[in-house]
Amino acid sequence: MARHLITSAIPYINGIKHLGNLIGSQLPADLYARYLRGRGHDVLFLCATDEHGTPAELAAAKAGKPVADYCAEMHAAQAKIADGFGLSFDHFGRSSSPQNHALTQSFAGRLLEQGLIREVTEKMVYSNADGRFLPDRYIEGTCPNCGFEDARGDQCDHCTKQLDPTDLIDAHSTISGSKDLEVRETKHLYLRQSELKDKLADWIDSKTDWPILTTSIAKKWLTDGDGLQDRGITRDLDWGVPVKNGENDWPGMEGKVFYVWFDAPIEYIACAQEWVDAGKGADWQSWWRTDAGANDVRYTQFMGKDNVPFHTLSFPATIMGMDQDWKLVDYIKSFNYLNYDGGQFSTSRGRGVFQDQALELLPADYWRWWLLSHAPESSDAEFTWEAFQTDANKDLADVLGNFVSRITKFCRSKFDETVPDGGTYGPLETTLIDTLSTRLQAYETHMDNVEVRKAAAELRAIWVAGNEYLQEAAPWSTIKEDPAQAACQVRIGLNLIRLYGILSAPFIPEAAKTMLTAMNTSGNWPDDIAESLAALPAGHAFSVPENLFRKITDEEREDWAERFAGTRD
Ligand code: B3M
Ligand code: ZN
Repeated sequence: MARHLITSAIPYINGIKHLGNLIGSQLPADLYARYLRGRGHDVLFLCATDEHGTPAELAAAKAGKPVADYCAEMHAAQAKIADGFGLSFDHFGRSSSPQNHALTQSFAGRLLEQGLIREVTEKMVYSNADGRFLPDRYIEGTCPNCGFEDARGDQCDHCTKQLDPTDLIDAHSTISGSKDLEVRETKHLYLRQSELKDKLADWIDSKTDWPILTTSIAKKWLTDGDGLQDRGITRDLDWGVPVKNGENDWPGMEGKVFYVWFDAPIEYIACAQEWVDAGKGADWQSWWRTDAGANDVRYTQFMGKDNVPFHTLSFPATIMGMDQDWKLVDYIKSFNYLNYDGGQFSTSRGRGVFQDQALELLPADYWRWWLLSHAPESSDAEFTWEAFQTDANKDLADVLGNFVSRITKFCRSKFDETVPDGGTYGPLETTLIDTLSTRLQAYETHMDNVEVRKAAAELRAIWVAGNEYLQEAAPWSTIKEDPAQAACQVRIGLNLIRLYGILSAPFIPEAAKTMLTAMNTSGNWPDDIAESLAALPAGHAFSVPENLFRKITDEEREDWAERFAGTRD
């Protein structure tokens, strides 16, 4: 038994996410966690909401709520959706937790002690009406170059000229519209990650087994250099982790908070503390501290490609800079984007299916199966309603669902709801065992390597092998000549349902549970196919389950395609 720490990138708090966010990190992380648990490993699977930064403040303002209340509500909403999709987090934490506040502050204090933090004085635009400094993109005005009226503080989108906020004519705050702006000096902390460049480069070079998507992004940032410029880790905002040196005040940094990308990855660790404090675990140190046993832990992170630089460079720089036995990630699985029906999912334009809506349309397993079997691993993938309908109907209803209902109903009508006795294995059974043994091994290899699409294809092939066996064995014909042999075929069929329940659980946990409950069994991961096809002995009682998967109709498909084409209120 091995110990596996698994984290998914922590979703921003500002709103319900679309399906692209789900397949980009949380869902494949859940697949892997469920698989490893299924194989008997000790797994700690953590996720949280990413609650700081300007977007959280602005979303709360838009909702007309104090930001703390807004975050608490949205956290509960996201937790409910995660539950709906069967995401089996051991803890779903919050980056705004007291644990993360304390840990982030203690990290900053330690980095200062290590000589890795320097103070920089900058000039920034301050809005008197808003009572705050404005980040570049919250300042707009007329471009001095082309006269475009909605140029942003950092760039004109019309003529692409790079700008300083002070270049803009009639500059105003996008928050209040106020033009009462002035340039003020403000002090910020910078993490001297450039000091760690060689160490990081060696570390990335040693990760020869990582997905190319991950290492290519990391290397590009390393060689281009911009990934390892010293990085500002503080902001002039109200909402966030107050800048402190451990528990002490940080002179000159009053009223400032840490940058959201500084505290967010630290939440991976704080989340383990939250998990312990919630009474769900005994100790977090053995997962996160190499001086407390975490050397035995294999740590895998899941994320979309846009988050790769922060996880391959910035956060490792933080961990290395601490020089204190914190666990570094062992494997980073990253994903490309999922597009929607010929374009992009768009949160702002309400284009595409949002996670809450998806769960209202169909049970989670439909989405889990389709998204995982089309995971954007080697390139971007595209969700279309046609593909979704075709694949779900074929794989889930025709192949798996039909198999289960056919064999259970046939058994009930001919032998009763107990596993029948009799018969012997012939060539068909030997072939089935061989095929499944080979496929099981391939399935495990793909899962161990977190090759999501390949694993899905292998699982589908395992379902198909059962169907082909049933088709060829044809117990409904056999029973006329040789009832004992038909009993043997049916017995194998029922055992296949049990096997499918076990092997499919990481992908489609609800349907898997229905299969295992109907077969009146739980069942451990199979070591040996022949053995597992005899696991349910003659005389074992089962029940015919409800139809596992109904088909998606053409009317539904058309209706949904139209409904989710754009503009959610
Ligand atoms: N919240 C971005 C995202 O949700 C960001 C990830 C943080 S991981 C520490 O895609
Ligand atoms: Zn311009």
